[in-house]
Amino acid sequence: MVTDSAVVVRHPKGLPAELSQLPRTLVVGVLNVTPDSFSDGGHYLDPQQAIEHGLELVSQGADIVDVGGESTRPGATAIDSETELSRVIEVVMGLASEGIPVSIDTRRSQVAERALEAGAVLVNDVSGGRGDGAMWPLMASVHVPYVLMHNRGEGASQDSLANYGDVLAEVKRELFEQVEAAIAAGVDESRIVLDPGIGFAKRAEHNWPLVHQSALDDMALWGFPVLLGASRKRFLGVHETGEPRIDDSMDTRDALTVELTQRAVSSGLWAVRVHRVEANVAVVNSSRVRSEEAP
Ligand code: PMM
Repeated sequence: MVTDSAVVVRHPKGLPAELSQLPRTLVVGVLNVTPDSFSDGGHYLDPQQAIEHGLELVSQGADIVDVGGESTRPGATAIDSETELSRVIEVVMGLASEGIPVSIDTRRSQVAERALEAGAVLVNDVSGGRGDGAMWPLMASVHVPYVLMHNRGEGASQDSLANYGDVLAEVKRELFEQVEAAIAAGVDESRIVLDPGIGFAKRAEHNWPLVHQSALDDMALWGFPVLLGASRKRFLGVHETGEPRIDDSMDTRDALTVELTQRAVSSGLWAVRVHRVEANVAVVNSSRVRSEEAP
């Protein structure tokens, strides 16, 4: 399907030049170096295996590989920064030395800083700056894009925080409060990417409205590049009506993820974060859009 050529994808400032020139939605491949992530936990704990999987994601067309060392699944075991560092740094270094754009998925400034030294080009913070008071000062001092994701709490407390009236309006308001605080802490506005945080402090009934075409169209007008991370998430196992899907499987979730990528592309979102890269790349490549870098 060819989408509207009037759609403009907005890239954050500070992306490597080869990415900031791309006139389309980017595909971020997920590489969880964890024993307990929801869909790929335990597969890539060995650094060499993780590096190989990252290379495979790129050979399938991923523009960026997002390396994470801590599971964000509700109820996952909390780890310390030393453990997180020991999982991710070698992997970041291995991929970056191959010229691959790597993003570091972390709430911790110490991990972000070491990963940037190891060659990462983007920081992806699922806490939206709430996880570590030193994250924004760090981001203010470096020149890379920063993904600020909507979230309300940590781990097990998330489900109890999933109370919304108008979920899109509340997510936007809370994200913009964080953006204002981040900018006040010195973070360069033009390097910020926003993320509605699908599945974080949200139940299926909150996630589905956030991925409606009209909601994604709304996000595209927020004035920031937007990343969508819906891939394989729990809500995909539930129909919009709330009925569990009887055919719920990874294959079904991957197919639904591709449908959501199509919507993200149609709205002109900046990037999608996905596990199965190939089918999503096919969708973004079939789009006709223009791009611009943040001023
Ligand atoms: N989701 C997960 C981890 N990191 N980062 C961003 N920016 N957005 C997301 O939606 C997101 C993320 C959890 O998913 P996984 O366990 O499948 O990696």
